[in-house]
Amino acid sequence: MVAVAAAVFALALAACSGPKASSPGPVEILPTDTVEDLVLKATGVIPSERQVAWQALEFQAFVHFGMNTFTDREWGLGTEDPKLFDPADFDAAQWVEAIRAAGMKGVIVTAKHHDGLCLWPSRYTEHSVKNSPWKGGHGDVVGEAAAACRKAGLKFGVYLSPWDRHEPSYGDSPRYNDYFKNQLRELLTGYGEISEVWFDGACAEGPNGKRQVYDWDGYYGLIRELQPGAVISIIGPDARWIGNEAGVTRESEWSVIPLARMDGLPDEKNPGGVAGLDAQAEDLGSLKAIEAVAKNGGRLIWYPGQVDVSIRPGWFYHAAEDMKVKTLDHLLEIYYTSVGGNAQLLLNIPPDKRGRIHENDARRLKEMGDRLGATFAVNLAAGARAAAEPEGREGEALGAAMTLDGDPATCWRPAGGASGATIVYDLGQPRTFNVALVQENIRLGQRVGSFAVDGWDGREWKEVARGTTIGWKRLLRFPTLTASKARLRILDSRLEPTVAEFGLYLDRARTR
Ligand code: FUL
Repeated sequence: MVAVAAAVFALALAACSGPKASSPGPVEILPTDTVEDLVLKATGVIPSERQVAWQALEFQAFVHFGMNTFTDREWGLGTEDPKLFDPADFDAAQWVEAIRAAGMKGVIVTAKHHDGLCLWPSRYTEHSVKNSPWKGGHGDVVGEAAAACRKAGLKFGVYLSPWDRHEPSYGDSPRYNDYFKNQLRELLTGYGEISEVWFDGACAEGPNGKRQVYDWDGYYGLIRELQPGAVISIIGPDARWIGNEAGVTRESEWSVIPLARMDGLPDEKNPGGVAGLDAQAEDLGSLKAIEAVAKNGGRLIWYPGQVDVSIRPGWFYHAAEDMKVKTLDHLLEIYYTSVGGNAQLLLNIPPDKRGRIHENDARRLKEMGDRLGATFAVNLAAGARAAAEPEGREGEALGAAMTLDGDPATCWRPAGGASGATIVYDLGQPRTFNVALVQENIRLGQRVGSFAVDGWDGREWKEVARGTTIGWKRLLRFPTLTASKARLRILDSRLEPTVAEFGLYLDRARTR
């Protein structure tokens, strides 16, 4: 497996080779660095292979299920009786079917939320499904969900809340850290491949509450040892919180992020942020932001954004919200700006008291999947004649056609280190479209800062859309247009840009 991944990576670099691609970081940035130094350092920061695989998933499901489902709360107190957990018609296969219908590629389940109830029969606590009436105490939500995902070809990850309102050792730091690591070990060894571990920063103990000093290094070490492919998110080094729970991304989402601290440890005072990062800051990765951090010394890491948002107002199921499932238009807006804005979308679907995804949510997921599937079924630029200016690098024989090969691991790059470029796509005949797709080859970093897409109206070029960053993927929507040629202009880039993929699509439900 590792050998295959390494071979694929080597091939990708060969097909699109360039100045030494360096590492996911950290790369130290210093007060003595010039702007040119900082640009060079920023372009040298690339994702780990586990981050590339994670980014390619694009769209995953978050599943909040647990004690709160039965008490109609968002945050449990930790004093609830496990006997309250009793789904009447639990069906993980039904979850997976609904989730797949939307086109999602993975699932992250709340194995334990803040109330401490474990949805798997942990041997380290009595506060788990084993003391619930469900399946006579022999049920295992994590096990059934993992098996259903595996069967359907979906990735499977776990949310494990560090804050635990039930566990008596919480606040007695070394003891709780042992408890937490024991639980992690159970989850990481008992359920096959775990693709992601999601650590939440929330804690509302207040000034007189318990104080737990978490052993983050120990947690991360265990995950790397037992599941080296697993991405550690949010309070973790691999994926950052986008900064809100409303499904909103920044206009420019950079994955190369400057951090104000060198020690790499999570910032206890800043839940949701990690290692000297304010995840909610308006500007995280511009050159200005990098310069500001460099002034006092810091580091650059590859730290892509994840958008966690619920399909309903709450994270957990509440019957009162059955009519408040987000509209298709709202979900599409979130999709286009997150997946299409260099972030991963983690859309929460909370199963109800039966243990099933409610009909209203399932219907909306299917509508979403159908609409996206129809839109992206055909790339209207595929087969176009592509001509670039300036010329592409020598040895990259396919030239600009590499942007149409459907493979985001290959790319076109201008010769001579130019930081701007134009690619004209001759479509051969008039085509009607209203969505454009552009991807960089993130294995070579993230470079593009602004670009535009034009259409040829028979006499002249008309700009139809403009974007800032690209990264893994940028999707732009614009009024429906019929044109026989389209043009991509890279206007600004940190050193030479890479263009991995270009696409034009028609969302028919929006042809006006
Ligand atoms: C927050 C939690 O407090 C919410 O309950 C939910 O789990 C959300 C994803 O993260 O920090």
